[in-house]
Amino acid sequence: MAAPTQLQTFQTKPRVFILSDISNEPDDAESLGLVACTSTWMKNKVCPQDMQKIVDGYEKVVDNLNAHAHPNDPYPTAQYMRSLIKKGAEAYGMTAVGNNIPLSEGGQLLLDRIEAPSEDPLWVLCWGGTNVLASVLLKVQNTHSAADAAKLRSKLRVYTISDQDDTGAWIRYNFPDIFYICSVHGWNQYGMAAWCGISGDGWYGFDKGGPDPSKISKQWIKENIQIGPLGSTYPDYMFIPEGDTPTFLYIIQNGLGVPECPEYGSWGGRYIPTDISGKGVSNGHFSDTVDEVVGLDGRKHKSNHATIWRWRDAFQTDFAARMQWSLSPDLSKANHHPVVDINGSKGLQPLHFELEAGAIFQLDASASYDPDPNDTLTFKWYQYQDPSASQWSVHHEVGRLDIKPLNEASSKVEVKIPPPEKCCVELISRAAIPKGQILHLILEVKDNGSPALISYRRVIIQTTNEKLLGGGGGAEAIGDLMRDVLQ
Ligand SMILES: [Ca+2]
Ligand SMILES: [Ca+2]
Repeated sequence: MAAPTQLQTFQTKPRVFILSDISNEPDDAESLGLVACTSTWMKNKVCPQDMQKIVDGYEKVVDNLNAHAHPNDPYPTAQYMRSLIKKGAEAYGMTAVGNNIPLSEGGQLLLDRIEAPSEDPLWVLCWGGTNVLASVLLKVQNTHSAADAAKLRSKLRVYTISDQDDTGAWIRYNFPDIFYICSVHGWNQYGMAAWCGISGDGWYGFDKGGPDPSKISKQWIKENIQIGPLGSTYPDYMFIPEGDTPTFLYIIQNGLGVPECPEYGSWGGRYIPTDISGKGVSNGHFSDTVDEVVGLDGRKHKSNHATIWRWRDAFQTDFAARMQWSLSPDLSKANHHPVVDINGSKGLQPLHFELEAGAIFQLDASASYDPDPNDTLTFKWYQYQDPSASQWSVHHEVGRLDIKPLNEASSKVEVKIPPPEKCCVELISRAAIPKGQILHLILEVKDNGSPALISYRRVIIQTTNEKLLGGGGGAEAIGDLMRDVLQ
């Protein structure tokens, strides 16, 4: 049986604040929220009582869950969770935002959290409308100096499930400095949003043949999620399941994502800055980009949705394993995550290297282990190319890492950095540059427990080119490339 102290530990505990239009339809109840708010789908009421029901279910299983967590990183008590459930304004969008409109109790809690002395970022996950956040931002502006208000806003990390009222655009326009992840598209055109990649391919009809629908079917959910006292609070879905969950998956600590860097990609999707000038009106906004992923049908699919559905099997399996934890405190009856160690580094943070183009180096993950004594591990190393690209055509632009296993288990590998002409030249001029592409290598360590769990580790390589080799063959301007044609 696994020893609890062998389980994964976490260096940090993200500060999380959730605004949920719970009960406009079932899917918000499939991810737990704390401040009940309105949205375009439920304009005049909020439903904190449904959060209470989920916490009632949670209360019955939290001791079981904690038996499966490292003693240093327990799940919070139900009593604590209950103390966080508040009502947002029972009014739609900007009608709840104004200099003379008092904050809702949910707004007051959010203000308290923003003004708290912690320097850690505050993740505000928005599953419905954003008027609670908008009202608090106005309050902050009205009650602090401009510099202090900006400092408070700099703590915010917002991830919204599209715009579901008229305050999202207002926030981004008036406070462009806020870190704000949001798929922007025509009103109600949710099928275009990246977050739909969680489960929306069947309903909205995108990436046909790519994503695997088997772990979002009603039958799979019934067998794997709607089990035990907590699972019984999980409703059947109407449109798509788990639509708000990408915001939560985004901050899960599993070694894959780096929340401060939306362009790196994670279970919660991949987003890039809308504007890179550093001073534009969209300064803090991150919007959709694409990943190119080989789907279930063996074909390449390139879409914003793919940045999420590519991980679906792993995050649904993870969910199923945690629901098993909720059923029993017996560690031998459930599976637990592998703990990854690369070159003696055991945490979940990415490993950073600065390496010369063409260099060869080794990575050794053989000290990784599984807390479940009978589990064996498999190692899969691959380059995540999409985060390195500045253009749409990743395979033309991004240099390839050459990865060779050094032992049968592939727990040790030799990695060769691409030559300078592939990773350390400017895209159009082809001039050699001293610092080139940042390349991303992912290690997936998977156990053979039931269901089989994956832990990740990301290796980030800044390529360098000290001698400025590999340049040439480019152009100062496109006209230079036309010369041969004109002669
Ligand atoms: Ca929602
Ligand atoms: Ca295991």
